Amino acid sequence: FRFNFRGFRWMKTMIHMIKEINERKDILPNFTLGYQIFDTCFTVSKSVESALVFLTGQEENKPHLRNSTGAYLVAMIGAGGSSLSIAASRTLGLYYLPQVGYASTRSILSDKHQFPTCLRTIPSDKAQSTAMVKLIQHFGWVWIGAIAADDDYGKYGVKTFKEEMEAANLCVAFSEIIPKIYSKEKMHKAVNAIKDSTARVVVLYASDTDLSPFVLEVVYHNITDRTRRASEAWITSALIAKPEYFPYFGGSIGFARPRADIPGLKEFLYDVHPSKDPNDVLTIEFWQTAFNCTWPHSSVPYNVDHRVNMTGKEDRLYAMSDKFCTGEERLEDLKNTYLDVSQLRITNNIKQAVYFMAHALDTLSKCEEGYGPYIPGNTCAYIPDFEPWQLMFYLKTLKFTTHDGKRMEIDENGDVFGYYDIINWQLNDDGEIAFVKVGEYMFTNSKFELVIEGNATIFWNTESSELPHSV
Ligand code: TCR
Repeated sequence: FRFNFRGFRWMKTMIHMIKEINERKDILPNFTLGYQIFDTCFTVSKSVESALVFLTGQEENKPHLRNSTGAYLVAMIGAGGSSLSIAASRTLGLYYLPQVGYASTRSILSDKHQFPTCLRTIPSDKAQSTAMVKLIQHFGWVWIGAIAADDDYGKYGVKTFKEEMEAANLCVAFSEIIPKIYSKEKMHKAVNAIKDSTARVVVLYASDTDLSPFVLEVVYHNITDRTRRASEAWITSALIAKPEYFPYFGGSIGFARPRADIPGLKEFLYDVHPSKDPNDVLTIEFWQTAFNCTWPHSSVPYNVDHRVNMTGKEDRLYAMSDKFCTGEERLEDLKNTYLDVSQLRITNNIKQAVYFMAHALDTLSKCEEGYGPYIPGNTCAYIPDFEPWQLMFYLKTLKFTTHDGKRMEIDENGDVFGYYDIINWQLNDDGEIAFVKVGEYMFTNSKFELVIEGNATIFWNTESSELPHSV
């Protein structure tokens, strides 16, 4: 924006002090300190670039874009959560390398100044926060508590939620954070907020992994008679949806990506075995953990459970099981979320992310010289040696139809319009948790629509089993 004289003074001071120390005979007498100074221009991307130039020792930091086998690197899919995607994106964006997210929902990723190459197959949280408030209005609730995971998703999710609540003249009774690293004190603060508040409805903005220790705490403190309003990230998670949690979390209501069937995926998932590739450490770890055994001749630790128990001590088991795996263990006997293809939601986003890339590359490869998109000369790009921005060009305008007949299309911010199922937790006849669809939420950039199905029976986790009042 303009020259920063104060910053310039700070920089000069560093140089002056380094010089002073170099002249002193009592500190580091036989060594000379040097320095290299970068202008970050007060921007994250320049700062990341400087760090890379510094680390690689190169004047200009150029990405290699080839992996160890010589294959050309064109794009990245992921990461999962927003905090992780954002971290990766700060570097990828520097080189204009495309990145397609499938679970990163933080609204800031729509900002194309900061994240020029981020696209996603999941809608931004902005849409969900608006929808949450609509849902709250629909049921006539006024006082709502909010709990967030200690990451970008939780904190910014709750921030937009609060803003939307205020705009609708509704009240946030409390807003607390679930710690990432177990702290009894912080955990109790969050639990007590729920206990002490008259708000019967609580919004939980967290990924299932982060929510899980909190769930144990709620069970431990025996907090029932509250309705949870879920963020999309845990409402259909097998980690949380356990029958033993039903007394506490039954009746939860939340948003979920539409469920999809992915032909052939089930067979592919079953086709997993450690003997297929001895270097595939994740498969070995999967097998060992699933069957509680040690794969012979492997050094992969088994059952690394990072979950924290009530005492606040970490249950981290790095031990090897004394039972060896035979390789004859049967996947069919497992009751494991890995093999459950009845709730493919984020999984389907992943499929779409991969297809996004493939369709863009396909269109790029079919370019006819003289009719190409790049000016001047209407030139084309050619696989394998094109620049990342050339692929980005295609991705930005891509539209395609998915295997189940849905239109995939992104807007100028890299976002998809969308659709959510509204899900209510009920108990089915087998004593398992059923995710019952009770409504839908649809939106584009100009309008949105929330529909609660008129004849849907919603299960409420209240003493009277009736719609809770949270006023
Ligand atoms: N956005 C979260 C991460 C996340 C997630 C999930 C993780 C979402 N949905 C489902 C596990 C399962 C939504 C984020 O950090 O942006």
